[in-house]
Amino acid sequence: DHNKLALPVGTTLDRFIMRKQEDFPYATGELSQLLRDIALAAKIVNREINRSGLIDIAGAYGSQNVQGEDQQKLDVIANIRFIRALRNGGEVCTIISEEDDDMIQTGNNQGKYVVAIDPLDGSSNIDVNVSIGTIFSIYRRVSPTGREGTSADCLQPGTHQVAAGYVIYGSSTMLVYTTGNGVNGFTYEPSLGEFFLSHPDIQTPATGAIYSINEGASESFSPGVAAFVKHCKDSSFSARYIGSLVADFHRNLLKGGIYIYPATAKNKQGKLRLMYECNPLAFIVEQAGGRSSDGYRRTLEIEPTQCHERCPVFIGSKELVEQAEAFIAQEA
Ligand code: AHM
Ligand code: MG
Repeated sequence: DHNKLALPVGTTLDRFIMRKQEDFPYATGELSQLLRDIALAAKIVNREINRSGLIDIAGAYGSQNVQGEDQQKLDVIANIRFIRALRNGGEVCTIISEEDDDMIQTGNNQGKYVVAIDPLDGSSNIDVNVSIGTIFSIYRRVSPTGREGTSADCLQPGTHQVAAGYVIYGSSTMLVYTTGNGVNGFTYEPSLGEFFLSHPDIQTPATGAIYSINEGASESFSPGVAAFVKHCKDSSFSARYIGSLVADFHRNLLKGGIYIYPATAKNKQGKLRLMYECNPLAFIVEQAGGRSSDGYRRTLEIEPTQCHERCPVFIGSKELVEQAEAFIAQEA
């Protein structure tokens, strides 16, 4: 059965998506089209990012996004590009974006899918030539087609994701995604304008020796988090923290490790957003054999109540996340 054969390194993303669709005889191809739309927007955003040091498009835009943080001009551009690609693609009825207060209705009321997106994460790293990323999550709508998507369509738990992925704009640009059947990574070849399969069936190591947390906030870590961080140091782990979630996550996914954004004095619910950041990466890490938790429960099982809600996150190698949870369970 050719469908069960792994596709070789070097397969183009388009071909990969097409062949995977053949594994589902009744698939209509809409999800495949949606993934291609995201890949196209990623290429456009990649081009903008590569130019950003050359022309004066980076830097404060003068507006703030809904979380009250400075919005950089490139965030706005990335947001516009992804929304436009999803609107033109026609498969998506509604989008929620970290950059927009409210749901975005695309006008495609027949669209069966809802997308949650952080169009450009790690925005404080744009101006300093450090890796940044896009994170996306795809859900099937629950409301009937033929009208606009609803908040119930947008506020589904992470277990309902049908696909999730990220783009890392790093020393190479990569697209990594899952449709619930393993995780595959594609590297962009800019002169050809194509993503090629470079990291088939990614499995994250069961444990690791990297911990990634902003220790500048250590004074306000809970006793359990502080004890776990001390454990990492006692075990002579390496501390690695880029401050771009996608880049920190991607490194730990490949090498083994744990990324933590706990509750702190400044960010009482943690900083990262459940819908745009935690859930998509949780889906990917689980598909790669890892774990993601808010310290007590599986990230994917959290029932969202608001599009922009935040939650603490402990994500990465299974054993390390379980150890962190054990330290937290002991703190009571
Ligand atoms: P952003 O969505 O405004 O870009 O913020 C998210 C970023 C993540 O990429 C990163 O992991 C985190 O914020 C770093 O936060 P801190 O500077 O508090 O350590
Ligand atoms: Mg973000």
